[in-house]
Amino acid sequence: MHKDVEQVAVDAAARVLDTNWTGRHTVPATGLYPHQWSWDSAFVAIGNRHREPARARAELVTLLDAQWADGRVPQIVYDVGRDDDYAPGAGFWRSETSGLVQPPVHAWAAWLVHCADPAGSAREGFFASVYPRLVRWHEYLHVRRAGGVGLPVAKHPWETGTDNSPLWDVALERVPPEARTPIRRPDLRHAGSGERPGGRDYRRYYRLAEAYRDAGCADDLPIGFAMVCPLFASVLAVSELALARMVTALSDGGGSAPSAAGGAHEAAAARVIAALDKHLWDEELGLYVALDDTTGERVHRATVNGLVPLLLATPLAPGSAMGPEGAVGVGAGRAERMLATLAGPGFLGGGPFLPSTSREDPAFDPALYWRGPAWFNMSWLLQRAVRARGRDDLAARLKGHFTVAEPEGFPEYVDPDTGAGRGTRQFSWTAALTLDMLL
Ligand code: 9WN
Repeated sequence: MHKDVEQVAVDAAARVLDTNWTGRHTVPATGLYPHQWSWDSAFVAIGNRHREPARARAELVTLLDAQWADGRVPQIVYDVGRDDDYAPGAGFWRSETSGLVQPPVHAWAAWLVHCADPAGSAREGFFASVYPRLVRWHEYLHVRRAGGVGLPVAKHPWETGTDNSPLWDVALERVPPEARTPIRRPDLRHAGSGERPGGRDYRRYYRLAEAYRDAGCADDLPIGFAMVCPLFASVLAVSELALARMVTALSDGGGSAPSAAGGAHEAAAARVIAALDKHLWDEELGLYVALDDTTGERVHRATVNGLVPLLLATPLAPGSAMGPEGAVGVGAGRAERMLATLAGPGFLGGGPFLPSTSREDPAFDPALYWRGPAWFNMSWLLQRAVRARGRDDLAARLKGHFTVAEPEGFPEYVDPDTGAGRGTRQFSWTAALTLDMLL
């Protein structure tokens, strides 16, 4: 991108984040998503750390203030006055937060936010505030959400962050498409119906959410959906490594994190990676896949979720200062296969943008949400992964995706063939990750 064009994009992205900032957190988008979402806030903090580090820290602290007593960090923290704009709302959950969770990107985000402004972070006691809460969050996932193969399960498609990915199709088929709650779709006022999950999906989403809510959001009762996701597991491993780095930083600063804790976080990351490697690899597709914890079956579908373990592949490029990802990892052979899959016809080899679902998958649809469109958080994750592997060619391709962000109005996702904006606009993580790419 030309320098002047970059500056225009940076200024516009900053304006999106300023508009979407409520004073304590950033909404993903005014209109469609008027509350605080869990992993959105992590991505927003990653972008804001370059320009508003105090706000980036506040974003994460606000989210962690809503942590449940059992350690879970909720998917949505409702701004109750705006309840009518999004469904299901706080009234559905009978709580100020949703009972579900989202992928655990938070410790990684906290580490990156700290690195951007260590002095401000130390002055505010940022790690001392967030570290114990992040530890309890991960404990919740490792213990209360442990599935049969030792990896945490998602109990609802919303928990995966990739709601209607084909990875969940078979498991979702088993859920009756009937809910007691009347289903409202305010989302369709803000995005085209061909770009959002359909009515049948929604009835199942509500059915599962009702079952979980009615079980008191307890995790010992099966509710009919339990999926292990390679994206979720990978970011958990990266986040464990981030916690290990925090322990070192806290002890260097005379903090009180127990010194053995760093090793425990590294061991937790290694366990996650070993389980991922043992149970989720799909040799034919050349990437990782989901596993249905109810049946023990792997889901033979190629999606971008299955390439995110590239973050954990070895070896790192010499001199790489990437943050915690890559410190331990999946085997080099698998990294090479994933790189080939990423460059192949299903993904970057088949068109200009990184699709959420492989172009070769029968469900591929360039307009439909997580079934084809390109999402900026996925390009960001993979860009970091391939940069750490020294694949500057692929990194440049992925960075190139961000050139359409500003001209398309910071869309939620784009058509993977044309780059045309889809979903809502002025979407916070698109703006934030554009900033992270450019600053
Ligand atoms: C349900 C907020 C969220 C993202 C998810 C994305 C979408 C919600 C929805 O929006 O999900 O959580 O209503 O579709 O799939 O990743 O966190 O931006």
